[in-house]
Amino acid sequence: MVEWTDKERSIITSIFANLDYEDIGPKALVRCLIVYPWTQRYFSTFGNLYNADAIKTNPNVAAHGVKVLHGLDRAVKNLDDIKGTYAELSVLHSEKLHVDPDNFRLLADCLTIVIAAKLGNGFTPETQAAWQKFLAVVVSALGRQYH
Ligand code: HEG
Repeated sequence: MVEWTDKERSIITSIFANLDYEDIGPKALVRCLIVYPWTQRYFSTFGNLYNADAIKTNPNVAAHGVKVLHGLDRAVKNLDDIKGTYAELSVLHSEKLHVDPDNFRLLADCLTIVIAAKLGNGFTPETQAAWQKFLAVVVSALGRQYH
């Protein structure tokens, strides 16, 4: 089981407490779809993803970015059982959506870049360490039901 120090818990909780979901969620997913264009294949029902501008202004992409962040919310509230919390979501991504689990890491990296840009100097090495540990646990939990 993953152990969290009080400091890590407080860093992760405070990042989420101050997060503008409507800003950060869409930006992270937009970046993922533009930087790693093969991730677009899972969103064929979302309409026009033809170029970067289309992706940036696509309302379905924006809404899904917010949804993903709310998904992460659940991990923050259940830091001591992220695997259990994501069991169902992992099955969904694996068996129904057929999302290649490598993509979880790519989206996580995009989210880190967007948050780092937002926090600026506040994104200290200690903050990055706790944040990336959190995302690594999330990525592992989401990939857990794949076989
Ligand atoms: Mg996934 C649905 C969370 C990465 C593709 N994703 C969802 C849902 C959540 C979620 C909460 C809604 C589930 C439901 O309706 O019950 N996704 C989530 C997280 C992460 C992630 C927390 C990783 C940080 N997702 C991810 C990646 C891809 C992807 C990397 C593809 C590249 N997700 C995906 C698709 C759907 C969801 C295609 C269904 C979207 C729809 O049809 O509305």
